[in-house]
Parts: sequence; structure tokens; C-alpha cells
Amino acid sequence: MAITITAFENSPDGGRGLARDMRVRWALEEVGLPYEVRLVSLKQMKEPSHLALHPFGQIPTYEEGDLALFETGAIVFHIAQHHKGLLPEDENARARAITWMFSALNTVEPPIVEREQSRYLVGDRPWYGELLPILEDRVRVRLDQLANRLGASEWLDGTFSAADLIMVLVLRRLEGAGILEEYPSLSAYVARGEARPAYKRAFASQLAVANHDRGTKDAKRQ
Ligand SMILES: N[C@@H](CCC(=O)N[C@@H](CS)C(=O)NCC(=O)O)C(=O)O
Repeated sequence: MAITITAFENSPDGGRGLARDMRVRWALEEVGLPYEVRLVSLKQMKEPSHLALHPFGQIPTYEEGDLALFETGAIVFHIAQHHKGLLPEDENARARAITWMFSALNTVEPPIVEREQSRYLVGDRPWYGELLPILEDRVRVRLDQLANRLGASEWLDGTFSAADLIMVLVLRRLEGAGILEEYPSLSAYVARGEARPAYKRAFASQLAVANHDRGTKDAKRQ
């Protein structure tokens, strides 16, 4: 059945793979499923036709026949449940991988996003210089704990799974913050994820959208 996902027409990250459609693209590439991408503008995301797919007016969404999903955790889980390669066969190992998916989204991502959004929300306030280190330390608490658990392992729990896919992309949101670099094992973990052929294909496909957009803007300027 044909799969269509939505992604930013103009991604704010300029194609650095930080928009969350990257999670879905990577999962689809890992299991070898072809997909179409419908690009939406920020305005279109808040219009009724998109809100019918995503009640919070965000990307990505996922359509497969008469099934429509939102929330990357649910979408990646759906793909992993129906196709081999993203969740272990063993029941307990599968439950543990799902646990790690939730912890990437519910425990590790929130302080990372909090730090990232603080700049847009209150970056111009006189006290921001005091707030930022506090938020950064909240991120470090989680990274310390994650690095302790990962130890010298390649992946979170045995073989690569959907949990690693999400965790790697959550950690990538720290790009440019200078914090992940304090954790060589986590930096190496992210690099292992980025080295996977499926990651590279997903990254290239989202970058192609940004490059096409840049090309169109350049052409208009000439
Ligand atoms: N929890 C959601 C978050 C989705 C999300 O934050 N999407 C961002 C792009 S990465 C978005 O659409 N931002 C625009 C907006 O919220 O208006 C998920 O994992 O799918």
C-alpha cells in the first residue's frame, strides 16, 4: 500500500536532518519501504485539511491506505511492528526496545527541546544568561545517565532498533550546542547511527528538498 508522509516545504533547519520527518524517513529506509512526501507550508499545517490528519498542526503525518497517523513515536512503532528490522523478535527484547523508544521521547528529548526553545522564547530577556546554563545542566543530567547505561555498547540494547533510531535523532538536536561533544561515547553512538546506509538515504532525501528550495529561491533572485 502506498505510503505518504508530510514534511516542511521550507524546513527551518535548512536540511540538516533535524525536522522530525527524518525519523519516519529513516525508519522507512531501514525496512525498505518506498514512500511519497507531501510538502506543506507552515500556513497549510494550520489549515483544516492538515488538521484533520494532525490535530496539533505539525509534521510529520503518515498515510497508508485508510490509516492516518501522527506522532513520530507512534509512526515509527507502527512501521517497526509491521516490518522486520526495527524491533527484536524476542518478546522481552522487543518490550525493552519499546521502553527505550518511550524514554528517548519522554525522558531524553524534553530537556533537549526545552534548552533549544528557550532561545526563541526568552532569548532576549536580561536573565537569559542565567537560565541557559541551568537548562544545559538539565540536559547533562540525562546525557550522564544515558552514557552510563550505554557504556561501551554499540546500541542501547543488543542490536540496532527503532529505539536507537529515535534516540540518535533526539541527540542530534543538540547539534551546535557543544554539549554532546562532552560525551565521546554518545558522539560515537550518534556517528554510528549516521553511518547507516538507511540514515544516509533519509538524510539525502530531506536535504534534496532544502536544496531544491534554495535553487528555486536563487533562480527567482536572478
Ligand atoms: N511530538 C511530535 C512533535 C512534532 C513536531 O514538533 N513537529 C515540528 C517539526 S519537527 C512542527 O511541525 N513544528 C511546527 C509547528 O509546531 O507549528 C512528533 O514527534 O511527531
